[in-house]
Amino acid sequence: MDKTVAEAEIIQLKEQLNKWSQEYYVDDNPSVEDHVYDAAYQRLLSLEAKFPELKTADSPTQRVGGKVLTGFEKVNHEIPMLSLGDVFSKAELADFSERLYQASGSEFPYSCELKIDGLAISLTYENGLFVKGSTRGNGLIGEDITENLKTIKAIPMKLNKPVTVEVRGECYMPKKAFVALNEAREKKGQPIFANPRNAAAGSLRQLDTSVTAKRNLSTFIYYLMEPEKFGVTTQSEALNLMASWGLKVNQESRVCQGRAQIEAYIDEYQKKRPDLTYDIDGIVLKAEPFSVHEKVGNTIKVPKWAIAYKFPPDEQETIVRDIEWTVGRTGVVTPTAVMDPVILAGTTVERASLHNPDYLKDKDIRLLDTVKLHKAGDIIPEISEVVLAKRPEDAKPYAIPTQCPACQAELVHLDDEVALRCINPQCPAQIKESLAHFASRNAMNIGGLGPRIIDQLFSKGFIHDAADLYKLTFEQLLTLDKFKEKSAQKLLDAIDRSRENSLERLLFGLGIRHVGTKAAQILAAHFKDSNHLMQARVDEITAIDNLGQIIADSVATYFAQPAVQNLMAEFKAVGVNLTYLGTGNDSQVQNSSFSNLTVVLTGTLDHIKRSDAKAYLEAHGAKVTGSVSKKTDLLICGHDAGSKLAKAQTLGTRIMNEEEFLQKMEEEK
Ligand code: 1X8
Repeated sequence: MDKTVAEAEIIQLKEQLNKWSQEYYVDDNPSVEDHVYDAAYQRLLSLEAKFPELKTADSPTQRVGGKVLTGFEKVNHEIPMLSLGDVFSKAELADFSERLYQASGSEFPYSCELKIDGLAISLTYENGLFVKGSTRGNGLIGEDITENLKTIKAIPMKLNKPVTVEVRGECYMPKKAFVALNEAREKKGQPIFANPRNAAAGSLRQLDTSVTAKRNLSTFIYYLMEPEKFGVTTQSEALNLMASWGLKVNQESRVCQGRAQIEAYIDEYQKKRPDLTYDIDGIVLKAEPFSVHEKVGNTIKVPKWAIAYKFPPDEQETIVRDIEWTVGRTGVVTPTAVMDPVILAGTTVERASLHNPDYLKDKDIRLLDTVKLHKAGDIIPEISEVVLAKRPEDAKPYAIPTQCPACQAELVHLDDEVALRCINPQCPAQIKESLAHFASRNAMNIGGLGPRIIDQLFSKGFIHDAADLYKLTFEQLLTLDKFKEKSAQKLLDAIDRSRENSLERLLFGLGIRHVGTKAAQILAAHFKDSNHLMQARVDEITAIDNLGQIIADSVATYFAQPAVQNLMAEFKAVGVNLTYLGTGNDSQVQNSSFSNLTVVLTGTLDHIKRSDAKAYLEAHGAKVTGSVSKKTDLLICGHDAGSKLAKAQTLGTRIMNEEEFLQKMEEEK
């Protein structure tokens, strides 16, 4: 084929495809079926393959990404990208508009728009061609994500008018794409995104742009910079003008005058919210005439002529069917509400931690109560309150157990702890949890010895303590559920191998309070064998670098117990190594999904001590730091998290809740 003929066809195909693409991705109104589009697309691909010099930036074939970036350049926002002030009630909103009315000196209408739960972006077009796109960053300096944005089909590479302009808007992940992405990730064992905003943020900041391309992101554009250049004087005119250029502008906006109209708009969209194909978290109100913007101006952070009305958080009512109490390794007994399943922010929720008896009492949660359930920080299922009007007449205050659900021993509150504890050292639940910990990856690393097997070994009376593991016989293992010769031998071998572990693994596995992998490593390296360690005085331990009073007291108290001394003698008798083998980083687990990550822990963790979580992460090659920054790869988030969570969300940092973290630990065992 002749090049000039090819060029003519390429130009025609690009125009046709871009028009269809605009109809599909921007206007939500396709005029041809997918296969028609696909055929033309394939034709364009083959022509461009024959004449690579005819490939241009505005070709739809250039949207598949594939560029692998080495980082993101900084971009200065000459006009700062401001955030919005927010209000949480109609009364506060009325105060805002009253103040604005006073400041501007006249009545004026508002442009009411949906507040998209996504990520602010800025797009620059020169003579109608898309040249640069960036994130908000801190408002003054963002990151250049041009290549990522080029993969988003709702962003035209070429506008219908050759204008030079900067526009701003929101990049978001549609609800459907979010659910599909998380389903796929779950199947692959990858961590899921907590919400569409995090998913959008994570997808945009991909160095491999072909990943961004597959994430089905979209945009809504809602700000026109320097509108005076284009002769528009109101926000609604600006929205219409941008739409006429081919930009995707949300079609639900409405100019409203007066409190009644504005509140009706809010009510209408709060109702419509579940039916929208994208997540919104409120309504944005902007003074419609730009003259008001000029008159009142901005503060450093927010415009004075606009405000966000935030919806109350997504909440569902459900019924509490049961309150389960589980005993942890250290004897802490934790309640969990089990409820009829409901969908919250895209996931099915049926359990919520009640943390401790005080929490349960404060909320006065009773069996068969109807409760309001939401996701704290958009992530962690939490009961906000009981719906008293729906309480069954005969509901009695929930009786906090006084006896351990596992061993019936009296439960106690130690000192001024909120936690309820079982302090019976013979408690089967605690012993089983301790055995699981003993066998876990960072401790004795006995592969295949999970909670279900431990449970059976324990209830059959084969094991009472960790030393008994080393006395298990082949015949005993054959009596376990689904155990055949091969699996029995495999487990025996794994147990046998663990005899040779260096002392620090045993030390960590004993579950001595305050002794994580790091302290265990230091203690083992210092004392070299268990005899020296068991005889160590508190002051000898505190004299060691990096070990303090709390650990020293705990270690000395632990080994002073006759039962512990017996256990250590048992270990010796069954041939478990009790010396330090000097492998140094032996306890550093390789190939963990946490290795080389910079991780921040925040909020209250219910099932693992923060110090243990930290020790675990460090043993798995992660760096644990105190504050969230761009360098943070992962935020592990307990409940009642505050500013760190908020910061991570704005930065698009990967976030994992406690449950997910524990699950990952379990998987990596
Ligand atoms: C943020 C958002 C705005 C709009 C919609 N969604 C948002 N997340 C809008 O104006 N329609 S404005 C805005 C901001 O100024 N930070």
